[in-house]
Amino acid sequence: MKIEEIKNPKFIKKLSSKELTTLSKDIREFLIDKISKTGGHLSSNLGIVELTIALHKVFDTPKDKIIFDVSHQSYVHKILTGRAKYFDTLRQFNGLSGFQKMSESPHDAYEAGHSSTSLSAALGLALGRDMNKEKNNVIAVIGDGSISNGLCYEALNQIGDLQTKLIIILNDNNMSISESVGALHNHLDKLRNKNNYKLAKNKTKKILSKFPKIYNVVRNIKQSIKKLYVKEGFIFEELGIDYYGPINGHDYNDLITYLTLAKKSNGPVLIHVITEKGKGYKFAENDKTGVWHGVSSFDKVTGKIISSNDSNKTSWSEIISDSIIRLMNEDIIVITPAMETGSKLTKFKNMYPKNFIDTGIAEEHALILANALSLEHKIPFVSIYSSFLQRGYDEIVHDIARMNSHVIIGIDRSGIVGEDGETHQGLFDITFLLPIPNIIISCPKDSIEATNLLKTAIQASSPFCIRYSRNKIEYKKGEIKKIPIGSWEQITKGKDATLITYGDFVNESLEIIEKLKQDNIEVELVNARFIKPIDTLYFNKIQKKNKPIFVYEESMKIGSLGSYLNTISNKNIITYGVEDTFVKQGSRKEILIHLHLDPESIYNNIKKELKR
Ligand SMILES: Cc1ncc(C[n+]2csc(CCOP(=O)(O)OP(=O)(O)O)c2C)c(N)n1
Repeated sequence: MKIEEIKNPKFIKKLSSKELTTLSKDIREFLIDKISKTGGHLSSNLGIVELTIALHKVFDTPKDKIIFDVSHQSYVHKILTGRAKYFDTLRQFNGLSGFQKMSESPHDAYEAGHSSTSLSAALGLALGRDMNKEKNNVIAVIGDGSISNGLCYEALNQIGDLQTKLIIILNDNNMSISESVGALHNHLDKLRNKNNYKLAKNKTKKILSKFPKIYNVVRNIKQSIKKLYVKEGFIFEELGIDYYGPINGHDYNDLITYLTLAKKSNGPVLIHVITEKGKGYKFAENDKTGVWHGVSSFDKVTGKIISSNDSNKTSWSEIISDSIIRLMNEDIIVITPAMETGSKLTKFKNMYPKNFIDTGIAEEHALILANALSLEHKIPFVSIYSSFLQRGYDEIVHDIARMNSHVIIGIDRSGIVGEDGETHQGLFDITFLLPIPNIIISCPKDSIEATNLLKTAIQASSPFCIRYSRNKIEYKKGEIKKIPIGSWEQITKGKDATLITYGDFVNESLEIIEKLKQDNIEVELVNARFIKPIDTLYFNKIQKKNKPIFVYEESMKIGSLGSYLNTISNKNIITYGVEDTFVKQGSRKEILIHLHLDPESIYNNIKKELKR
């Protein structure tokens, strides 16, 4: 069938098993074809094709509400709810979102991007339904990686207690982005092992055959099935949530039988569904490192990932992790909350396995773990994406900063992140970190400064953040030396005005300075490599010039360096930063132009201000 012509999921109700299988095949081909051009979350979506189709066969959206955790795996749902025709614009500026979006479709019951929110959201929607005396189903689909996050235990704790009717589908593909970690993962592993799985399947079939009118005797069946293969002490059952499984997530009979059973339940139910990440595309099926989890465009025949034309450049993540290797000592402990691949830490892990900790998706835990390690005289380096650091705010304030611990936080993906859009933009970290006492916030302009800041951080004694973006830059290596904490650097001299900036904007501002020079305007460019503490001596000198001061930042304007400088200065400092809005998806370049934060716009604005 023509996938682009699907308008809504109603047609699925009438499909036979054979037709469902054909539909899965067509959808997989469609996904591989489209994602090979746009990039996107390939593996998770290939793995969830049958499960999503079965969900739409058994349930009726939008009346029934399906919440996909993270929602990076909601592409099949998007296709079935009439959005296949927009897939050429996936994750692009003004295009189809890579996550569930309520503004895109009434079939999207919730929104996410960050993990492990689906169970709390499902409980909220289910309680609201009951208060409104409605009858719809609420279904949360969550992966084995995401269910390891602490937020889920807060939700499960209440779901099991309240006994509210809702369905949790545990989509277990034995992988997070890279391989799943942790004791819960080990526990699921036991349940997942083949013998147990086959045994369960055969016994279930036997029981179901004894109960032909299954829907009238659901409760009995449930009890009988449960007794057969649920291990005593299994966590979900102990919490009061009916557990079914594991079942084959690529088998329509199993899926439809159990989803129908769950639909009839009056309390909380969890169905443990085993799927294969990347199913149907051999390169993704064999992936153990996570490169096919979120992939850029690729050649679908050879599986070769198409590298951008900046292949002579290196990502900030790689520069930072390589710098750690260069500066390594036995006390340094690198901690990642499930982002080994994205943060380019695999080489470090292989070289220093004893100094590497993957906590799973557990940002809050990772930060307190780091804090306590520092009390044991270790030097923890927590590598964390800016937007996920939002999860760890209290841990930074209450633990790390208040105890003034020597914890280094590598804030990866700060600034505009591009195609992941609103939920992933790294635009809030400066605003939320600046008011915290004791904390040092730095942002290197290039690779040499990055290594030097890391050396400074390793030898410091306070919480030390190093902020870097998702961009790629030239990786230059130089002599490694400490940088005085709180020192700024003059990049160009200029008598007419001062432009203060940091990070990638330092080099990008050179273009602005050059253009202004051609207009006979000489602007001093300052690299504020420390956003906190600031270089008070240098800043006083700048103020004494009595010339306009501009601050240019890839950060929210409220609470930015510029807004802070304004509070301590009697000069009118003009800040160019992100206005009070959530920033959508698109390439960094498109977004900067859209926000009037590209070098051309800044040049025009400064010129206008100076000509007043
Ligand atoms: C709070 C948070 N931390 C990290 C991530 C990055 N992330 C996106 S998907 C993912 C793995 C999810 O694994 P799982 O739930 O098993 O789903 P799968 O992709 O395997 O289907 C991670 C770590 C995130 N989205 N949110």
